[in-house]
Amino acid sequence: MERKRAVCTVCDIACQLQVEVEDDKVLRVLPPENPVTAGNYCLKGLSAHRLYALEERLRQPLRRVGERGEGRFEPVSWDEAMGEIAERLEVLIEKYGPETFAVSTSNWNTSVENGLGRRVMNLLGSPNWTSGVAMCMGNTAAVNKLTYGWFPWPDLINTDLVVLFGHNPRKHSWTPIYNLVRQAQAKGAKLIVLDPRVSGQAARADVHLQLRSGTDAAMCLGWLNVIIEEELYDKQFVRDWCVGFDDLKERAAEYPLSRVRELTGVAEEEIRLAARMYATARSATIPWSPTVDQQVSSTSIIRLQSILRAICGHLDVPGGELIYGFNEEMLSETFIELHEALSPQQRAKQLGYDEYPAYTHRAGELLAPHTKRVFGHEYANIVMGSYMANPTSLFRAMATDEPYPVRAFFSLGNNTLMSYPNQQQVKAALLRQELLVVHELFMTPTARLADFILPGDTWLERPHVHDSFGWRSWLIASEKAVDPPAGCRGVFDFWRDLGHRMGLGDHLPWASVEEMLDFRLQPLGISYREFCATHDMKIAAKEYRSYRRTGFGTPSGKVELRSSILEDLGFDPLPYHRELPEDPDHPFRVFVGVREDPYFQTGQRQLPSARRLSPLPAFFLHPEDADELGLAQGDWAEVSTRHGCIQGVIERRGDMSRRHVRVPHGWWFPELIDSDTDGAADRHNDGILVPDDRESLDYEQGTPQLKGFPGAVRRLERPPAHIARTGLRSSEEVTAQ
Ligand SMILES: Nc1nc2c(c(=O)[nH]1)N[C@H]1C(S)=C(S)[C@@H](COP(=O)(O)OP(=O)(O)OC[C@H]3O[C@@H](n4cnc5c(=O)[nH]c(N)nc54)[C@H](O)[C@@H]3O)O[C@H]1N2
Ligand SMILES: Nc1nc2c(c(=O)[nH]1)N[C@H]1C(S)=C(S)[C@@H](COP(=O)(O)OP(=O)(O)OC[C@H]3O[C@@H](n4cnc5c(=O)[nH]c(N)nc54)[C@H](O)[C@@H]3O)O[C@H]1N2
Ligand code: SF4
Ligand SMILES: [Mo]
Repeated sequence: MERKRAVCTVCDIACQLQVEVEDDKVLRVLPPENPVTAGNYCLKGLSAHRLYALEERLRQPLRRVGERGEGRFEPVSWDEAMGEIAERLEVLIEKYGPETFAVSTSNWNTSVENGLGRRVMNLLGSPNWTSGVAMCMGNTAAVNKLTYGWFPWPDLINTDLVVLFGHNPRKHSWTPIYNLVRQAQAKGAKLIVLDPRVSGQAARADVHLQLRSGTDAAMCLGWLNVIIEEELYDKQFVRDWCVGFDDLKERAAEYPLSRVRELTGVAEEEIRLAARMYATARSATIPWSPTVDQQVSSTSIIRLQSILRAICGHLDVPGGELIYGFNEEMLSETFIELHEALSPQQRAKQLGYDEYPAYTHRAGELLAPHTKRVFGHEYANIVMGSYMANPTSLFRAMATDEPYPVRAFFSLGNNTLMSYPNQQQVKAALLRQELLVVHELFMTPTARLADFILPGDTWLERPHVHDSFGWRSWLIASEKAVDPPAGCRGVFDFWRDLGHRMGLGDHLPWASVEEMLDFRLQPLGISYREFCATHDMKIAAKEYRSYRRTGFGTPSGKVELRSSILEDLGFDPLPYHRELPEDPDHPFRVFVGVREDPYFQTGQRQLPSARRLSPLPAFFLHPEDADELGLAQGDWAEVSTRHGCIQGVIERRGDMSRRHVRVPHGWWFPELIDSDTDGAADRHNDGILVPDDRESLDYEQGTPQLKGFPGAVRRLERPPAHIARTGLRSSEEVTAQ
């Protein structure tokens, strides 16, 4: 029996767990050995080996034989599959141009493929790469760059104040952040939580701003108003290092607290108290959260967070938010990705480039010389979130040929059908492909639509060094614990093989992930094996206030409170609040979120122990709202918007705000994959509810509103018929999260 250390990629927070191995089999996954990180594990990580050992796991490549979506496949060898994929891709590129080829990947994928996918796409000439990071952290990283050139990391270990925008890390959800917040509180840090619900974090907060879902931008503008009016900002920093303060002041004045109270539903005194606490704290952090990535005011909220950090003096100081720049010890994926290989003409064809440019190549081009001046390279892809195609523009092109045909689509470790707004359009887009390839562990609703399904490896089966998404200078060692099953191959091997078959061999000199890691670790002067033998983690020293030496990576070299890049792109250069108009037919504010402990996003529903813990999709309602609608605990109900409707069971919860409904993300039933369309994802997943027309998206990035959209709730007389086929007995099996 042997113990290895591997970085868990079940979710995207990278705990380094211990893995007990015997005879090339994983016996157990255990919490970390390192006392500093000992509490960083959750039930998904510890049960991962059981998920991967299930019979349902894909273990050989499959090729479609029936009609698309019919679900009939035949086994095929890797060589035959890859040969045919490369050949068909080449024909499509010849016919429509390289931009006809698009890719969507997952979030955990960050760094496990080492940037090879984007390299191959750039060399082929396609700009149409996107990912779930378009509404989870990647976009935040890209939008942060507009204000001060990089995406700063919250120094939670040393901070005096933490502000959580609806972020609710728990013992089994983003555990390392949960632990860091608790440790900070134990050392005396204060906690402010903005959340329409009394979440676990809100219950522990010093100040809980129970705002209406979808009004974070208004709240931040209220804070700014107080901070500027009461002159609580760092005057010297604003004078020396910021541009656009007077314009910002004018904008903030448009949001007096009486207006902010009306928009957010929070009392003026509470808003004032929180703003004062933030501005006067010795140090403060606003850790990232997806709540701000998923609103029509997303760009403004992210900018407002950036602005608050800067003018209150919390940028690049101990206990504040740290600008790391590239890690000097391991080559960033950016250097592998070769964005410079893509011609300006092809860059300009990126879907979303004109419509929603904030994280596309278009904003990247405006930042490039300044990124180079400060960080030494024109491209800086942090959390994979820069230089991306916009998903809505992409799926529209795939479904309609507008503005041009996109007919070859690869989904790599991403349940694409369920992971974007307007699931109806994503389905139409996938059905219309001439070549659809899915790299997966399981038969998902997306995989079922594919021409080829390729079985992947897992984090227990591949070598890896986690480089903190290129965000901060921390490296974490991850050893391969066991070999993948004979028919399974990693995403790195997929790209390498495809690239070679497409004539790019000269640009792909690394024969294995390990060779690639050796290459990326060259600055450190040791190989991957030496790294694992000598390090658990490696944390590079941090220089504070490095902008004093380099300036900021923006056109002005300063913090741009008024964004010259947004202005050049034709948008309001100052932050503002926008929300979806009220709709009397849909009187509730619906939000997606509150992740379920046993699942990561759309995954894990194959694992019986996970399903026992959380058997059915649940809608949370305040008991008084439930009473008004005649809804008892466990009743089946339908939530509808003007775009679609989904079904779930009612969970009456006193922690909800009145007139709000929570709907879960990611529900489908693997056991129904053959009998029901999309494994019933079309009747349970949130993407069915969420429109993506222009007014329903953030203007600058094109990000959807998952927080606070208008919806209606009604009781269903009985469980939907397909639920009987899941073997669940329904209502009484619902458990609280
Ligand atoms: N077990 C488990 N853990 C996970 C995941 C998982 O799937 N399962 N997913 C991981 C991933 S990828 C992510 S992105 C994170 C997300 O996890 P969190 O950051 O915790 O985000 P959410 O679950 O989306 O919602 C959290 C809170 O936002 C509140 N909220 C709703 N609307 C608003 C609003 O408009 N403004 C504000 N300020 N708050 C609002 C909700 O009431 C809820 O309490 O969780 C990670 N952790
Ligand atoms: N409608 C809607 N869309 C959303 C969200 C939402 O709330 N609503 N949330 C957004 C957020 S916060 C995030 S983080 C993203 C998440 O989007 P994704 O990162 O795509 O997350 P999953 O839904 O877990 O899909 C991952 C798929 O990869 C497979 N998989 C897991 N590990 C491996 C592996 O090692 N190799 C391979 N080949 N496959 C693997 C799993 O079986 C699963 O089917 O979705 C975003 N999209
Ligand atoms: S929080 Fe859980 S799922 Fe996420 S990396 Fe850590 S152990 Fe894995
Ligand atoms: Mo996420």
